[in-house]
Amino acid sequence: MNRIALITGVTGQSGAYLSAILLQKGYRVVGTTRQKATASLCRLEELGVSGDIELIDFDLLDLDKVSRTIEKIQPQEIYNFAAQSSVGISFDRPVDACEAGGLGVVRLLESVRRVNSKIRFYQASTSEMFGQAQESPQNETTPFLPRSPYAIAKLFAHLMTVNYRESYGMHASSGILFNNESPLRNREFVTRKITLSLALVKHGKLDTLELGNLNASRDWGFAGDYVFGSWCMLQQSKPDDYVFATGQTHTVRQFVHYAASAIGLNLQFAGEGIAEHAIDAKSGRVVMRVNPKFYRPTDLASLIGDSSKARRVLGWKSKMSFEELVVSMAEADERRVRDGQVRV
Ligand code: F7E
Repeated sequence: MNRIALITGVTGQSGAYLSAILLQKGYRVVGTTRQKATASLCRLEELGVSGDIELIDFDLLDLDKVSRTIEKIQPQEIYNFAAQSSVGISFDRPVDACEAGGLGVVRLLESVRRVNSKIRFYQASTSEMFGQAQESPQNETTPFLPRSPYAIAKLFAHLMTVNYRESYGMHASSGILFNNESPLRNREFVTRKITLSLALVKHGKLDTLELGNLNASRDWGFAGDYVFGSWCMLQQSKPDDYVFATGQTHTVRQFVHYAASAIGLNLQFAGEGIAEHAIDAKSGRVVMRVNPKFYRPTDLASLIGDSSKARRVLGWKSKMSFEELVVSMAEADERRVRDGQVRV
């Protein structure tokens, strides 16, 4: 009989890539979304799997409904990607961030305990929990110092996952994922904002790309590589927590530079602080500038992960390089803009 996986937040980037992997492995994949009727399936469609998964409505705010759904589906594995995942937006909507990203996870864990504590559970934790990290690179033993409502909610969920594992012997594990990106990334995140905006600028559909903190430095990897790691975690006989990262960090400014080059724009950076901007060498036009509106109340200067435990125990590695990742995103967006098909 096919194994059954329940993926919450299946219409997002991670949900789509994991669905493709699990379907290929012969799983029956049941994906949840908050409102099936209005959910955008564009990511699942881009990967050609929208017709192969079963989509159901699911609300992490209601414990009884969560329990009833798990009882009905009877999955062997649950992957929890549902969350309000933008750090920036969590400052404006902290209660939403805590509801879905924090309490929602307790409802899932508690439902698993009540319905069938043998179900294997994966929680999508985040490098944001390290916050203003006191050591570099960060690994599974690095202390947590979160600095946003999003990160605080995720830390609560992470500790709850550990607590259910320790208290009830459940197979509950957390993947501590550093920034994971792809051509299917949501536009509110800086990488996708950059690749889409530069493509629009190049094709005369946008004047200028406006960004906040260009000095922020992140460990950016490919989302498809990371969700494969999530699957590997649930195949282990023992549940545990693992960091997934590339071990390299780049600034937002560097990302802009690489993304521009990938579509044939040669940018020259000038100015400092809020006066910093980038000029397209060919046209002499300002195509990127800083807008303080995109600064966060608190931001993290730099994050870089050490995934040696995942490499050692799971045999996992981040396969796509930073340069390949940027090029794949920049080219996908240029193609979409050129074809007038910017759906994702
Ligand atoms: O910001 C800076 C911003 O929103 C990255 C999520 O997947 O990864 C992601 O969280 C950096 C920050 O991602 C803009 O201030 C500059 O320093 O792409 P981001 P994030 O906050 O790192 C972690 C691991 C998660 O778990 C999250 O769910 O870029 N930045 N200018 C900007 N960021 C945005 N969004 N927009 C700008 O205009």
